[in-house]
Amino acid sequence: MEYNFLKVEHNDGITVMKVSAPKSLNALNSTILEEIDDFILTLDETTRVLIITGDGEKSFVAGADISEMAHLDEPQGFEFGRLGAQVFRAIETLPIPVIAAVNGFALGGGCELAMSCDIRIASSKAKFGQPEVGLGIIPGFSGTYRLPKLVGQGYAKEMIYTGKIIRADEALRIGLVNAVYEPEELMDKAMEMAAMMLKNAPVAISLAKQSINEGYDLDADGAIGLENKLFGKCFATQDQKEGMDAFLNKRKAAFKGE
Ligand code: CO8
Repeated sequence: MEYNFLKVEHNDGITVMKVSAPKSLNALNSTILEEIDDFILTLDETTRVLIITGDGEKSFVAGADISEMAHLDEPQGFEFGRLGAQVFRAIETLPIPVIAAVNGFALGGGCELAMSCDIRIASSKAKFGQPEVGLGIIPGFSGTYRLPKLVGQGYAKEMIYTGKIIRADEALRIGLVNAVYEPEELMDKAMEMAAMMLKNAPVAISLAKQSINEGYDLDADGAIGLENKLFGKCFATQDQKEGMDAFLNKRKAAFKGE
């Protein structure tokens, strides 16, 4: 599929996907959501870490496209929300790490896109918010689910009810992002983090992600049992043999992702 709104670069196991709709500060219309959906399906074992960012200097993603949403009725609103939620869930459940490099506005659906990634790092110019109630809607791409998980119910409710926009330093303080960098450093830092991940066993990272994501919504016994099962599974991989043999023989491991 030809993408009109995505710029994709592959670089030694690291893929960068930029949302690119300059006229609307990278706001997500249904075509962009469908392009992201397609792009996610095309990822194969040559991508071991995905970085998502926004094109240009001003915006990550300034939300869902308000001009498209303005004329929707209830079934269409439901369908638009379902499409976004499904695409973001596909990102969240990818078997590889996904880093959001938030380079500017991450509002509404933009904040929700960042939250579907495993890790968020931000430029000092980034701004976050869920301003939907000011438009007469609620966060509809799973923000009411993911924001309280990341920052706690109290702050999530404050952000969602007030629609306030917070700066990167505040996002760092509340745990919405892991780190804040100068704008010109952001992509290098994202690549650096991805490169550290590339050194490790791919299947182990994937199983760790599954254990964290699925375990989070289970009770203690369920989560610990799941981890136990996935831990056991590691011992059926070549990477476990390689990682431990390399350690014992004081050499660098060469993981194959098997
Ligand atoms: N949708 C459509 N167009 C947008 C959007 C958007 N979300 N954001 C910006 N644009 C457009 C502007 O209309 C403007 O277009 P034009 O040049 O043709 O007038 C252009 O981008 C540049 O924007 P501004 O001139 O407004 O730039 P400023 O620097 O003055 O302001 C802001 C930047 C603060 C980001 C401002 O543009 C803004 O407030 N944008 C809207 C932010 C917002 O409310 N986002 C949340 C949208 S709702 C949402 O995401 C819901 C997700 C769940 C949906 C569930 C569906 C059922």
